[in-house]
Amino acid sequence: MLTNNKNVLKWVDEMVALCKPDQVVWIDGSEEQLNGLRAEATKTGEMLPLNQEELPGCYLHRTVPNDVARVEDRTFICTRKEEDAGPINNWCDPKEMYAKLTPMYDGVMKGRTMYVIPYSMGPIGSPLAKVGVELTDSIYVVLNMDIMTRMGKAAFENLGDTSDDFVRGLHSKAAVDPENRYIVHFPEDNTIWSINSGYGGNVLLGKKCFALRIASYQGKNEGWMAEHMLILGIENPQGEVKYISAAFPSACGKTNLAMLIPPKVYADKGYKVWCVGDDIAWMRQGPDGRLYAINPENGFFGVAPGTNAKSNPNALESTRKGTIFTNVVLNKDTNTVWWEGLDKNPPENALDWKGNPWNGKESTEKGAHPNSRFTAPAKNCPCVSPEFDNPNGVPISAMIFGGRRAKTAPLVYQSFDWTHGVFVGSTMASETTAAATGAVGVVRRDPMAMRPFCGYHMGDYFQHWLDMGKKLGDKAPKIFNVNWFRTDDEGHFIWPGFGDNMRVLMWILDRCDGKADAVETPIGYEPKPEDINIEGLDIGTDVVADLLSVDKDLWKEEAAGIREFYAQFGDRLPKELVKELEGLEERLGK
Ligand code: OXD
Ligand code: MN
Repeated sequence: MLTNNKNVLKWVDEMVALCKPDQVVWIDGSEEQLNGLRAEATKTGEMLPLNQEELPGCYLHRTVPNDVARVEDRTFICTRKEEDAGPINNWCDPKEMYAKLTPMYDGVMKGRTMYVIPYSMGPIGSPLAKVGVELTDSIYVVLNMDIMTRMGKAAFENLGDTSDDFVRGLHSKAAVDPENRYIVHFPEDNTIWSINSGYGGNVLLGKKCFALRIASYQGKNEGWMAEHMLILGIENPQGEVKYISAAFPSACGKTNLAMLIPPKVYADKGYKVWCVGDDIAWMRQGPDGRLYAINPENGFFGVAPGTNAKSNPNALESTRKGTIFTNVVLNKDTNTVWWEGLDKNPPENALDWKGNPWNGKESTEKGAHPNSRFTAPAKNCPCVSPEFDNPNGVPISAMIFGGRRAKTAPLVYQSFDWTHGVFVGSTMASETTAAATGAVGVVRRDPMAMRPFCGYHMGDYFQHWLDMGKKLGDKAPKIFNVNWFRTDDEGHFIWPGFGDNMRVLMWILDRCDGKADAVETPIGYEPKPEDINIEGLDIGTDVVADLLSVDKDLWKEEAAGIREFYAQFGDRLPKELVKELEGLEERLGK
């Protein structure tokens, strides 16, 4: 046992009595213990050691084919009152849900080991960090939690013997039965129960379940924010660093943006980009009144397909050691990994993500699953921020919302003020991706990219954003919206994206510093086309003007869609947002 905390001990005892494992192993985080687990997982075939010369400390894991993404239709928020979960979350009465799941957990770990994983979300000892304990019967989970969190004995250090402020996570793979798969949150009990899955987003309970769903609820009650946002710093040639946080729906390029390589025109002048986080930001008002952010995670759970030396060299470099790959291709000749979009040289003698023989030169089937992943330690990243472990976080100058929109949203615009920015975030929409099960490419509203992750009523969540703005006053970050995904008539992306997105970030920072002009449009402030630096690109100012164009007819349809979307929140939709919608309709005209 690694703690004397009586609440932890009591809860672990209860869960052991329920799950009836053959043995209980407390994870202290030591290399010795982890090596033992790696050896065991290798023996059972759960993990495959890769070429240790080329990829030291790296492993491949395959999930069962029915278990490859988050399952939003089986994810529940169980609050005592149904209205507290809101219209977007699946809800069930907590008593009913406990009654339904308890028999599923009863004896589920017979013949298995229960691992007790203490972990900290955020640097240990940080005033913004929080403690969780996950119980699991999966070594894959233990080894991934080691990468994704600060895991082990030290996580208990700040809990003391009597505190109850830790999140209780219970996970069992059970029989990986999709019919009985449940990812369930009890925000009022600080509790998460996950069963019948082995996919990261469903089972690494520190991530989506705690750091977003439970933490968003805690943040509302405690006056801070848990957001689905990357955090990056841009350093100018004078050595000053400004920080930006940005929310995009799953698999829309947050990891790529967080680690971008500055284009030559900026690199030559001495600009640098630092990655603080690629998925989640916890933010609190600091002593100086500004908003400070930490990344609660310690690693990257990134989408593999499309990651390559051009799109994201820093992510690729991060995966060269101590990384777990899930559902990618195994090159049998070299014992290394491959995925679509890595290079133009797929292996011929390979196994696909299901473990079946696969010839990349001949097969018409994809070798890696579209949502295949790497779990890589943040410290591997060549551009990891020197502030990564700063317990106080970094001050945020600008917040960005964005999504995949083929036509409507322009390359960038700034909200008129914080309240209008909350409106912009609350009406975000994007074409769906493979990160969750269900149809891909369908436009859906995804407020602040939190639709699958908000642990309470979305209307109250909007109100919380408005309240934070009041608290921050003139110290609040400026709010922007971007869209890298506009397409031409043939469906090709117009904007080059990737590192060149920095050109847009520079306008954003110039706006924050009062250095750049803007044009007022019905939807917000836009740059003048010539204010986006296109030096070194093969597109002209006319193309930028096109990317910035606002099609009033499309926006009228958009406003109608927003009205419809808003209707479901009833009287829990803040009046300020209704006013913002009316303002937009008025500016667009009849
Ligand atoms: C993720 C997701 O894995 O959003 O980050 O699905
Ligand atoms: Mn995410």
